[in-house]
Amino acid sequence: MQREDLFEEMAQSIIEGEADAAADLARQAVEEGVDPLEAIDQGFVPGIDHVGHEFSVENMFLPELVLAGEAMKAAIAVLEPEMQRTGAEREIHGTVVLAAAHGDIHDIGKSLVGTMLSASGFRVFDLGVDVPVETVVDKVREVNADLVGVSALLTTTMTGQREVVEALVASGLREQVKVMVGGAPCTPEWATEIGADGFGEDAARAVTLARELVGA
Ligand code: HCB
Repeated sequence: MQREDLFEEMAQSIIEGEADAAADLARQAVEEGVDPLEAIDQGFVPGIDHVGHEFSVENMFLPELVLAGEAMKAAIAVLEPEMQRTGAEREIHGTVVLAAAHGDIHDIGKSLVGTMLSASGFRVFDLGVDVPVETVVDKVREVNADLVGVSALLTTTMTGQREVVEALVASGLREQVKVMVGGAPCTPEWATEIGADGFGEDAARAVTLARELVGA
């Protein structure tokens, strides 16, 4: 199958919320030697972006959003070991604590960033979704993290990113740890406004930024 046709089918599997089809297409990509991140960024992400847009204009509804999210996770579950495998022998650049902001349960993008960071030589502690600010701060202290990545997909949960920065300052840890924010509503300007060290637009750019921030 032509690469463009494969990517088109991948997007369609997410739009239709077909988890089995998405996983099969991901397996096909692995067999055909397609770079897993390229499959995600050029195949599956356009599908989920389409669903997000249709949801915002009320052409699609919550059940379809849920099914699309499940299909996305099924595809990434197939591609994840490939991403890990290709980065398995790299040296450790630093320790990262990752979390979705308090109140936010979107985990697909954050988990992808985590996979890419660990495949690129970072030690990653992924605290999951809807993470209280104190839990992030405690983990930073416990593992002596070099970097914190806070994800927010909702305009209402972006404030949680600011709260993490403020809590790190208040706890005296801010000098020793960098903060990277990401998620659809975030921008470089937002990162600057809240006193974060950078904005990761997607997983690949998050890895580049993480390397820069820890001086790797
Ligand atoms: Co959700 N949802 N959702 N959703 N959802 C969004 C985010 C909207 C934008 C859709 C829309 O209206 N256009 C919208 C938010 C509007 C807003 O606030 N402005 C929205 C809404 C409203 C909601 C609910 C409120 C719906 C409801 O209940 N009525 C609800 C909120 C739940 C909550 O969090 N409290 C909700 C629920 C859901 C699910 C559960 C159905 C499902 C999530 C499933 C899951 O994650 N397990 C879901 C989904 C799938 C989406 C969309 C369609 C896709 C998100 C996604 O996975 N994108 C999303 C629309 C969209 O974003 N296009 C929609 C793909 C990943 C790969 O991209 O941007 O998440 P990403 O991550 C990138 C990038 O941002 C960066 O790297 C990642 C990898 O490339 N990055 C970081 C992310 N985090 C980083 C951290 C770093 O440090 C560095 C980089």
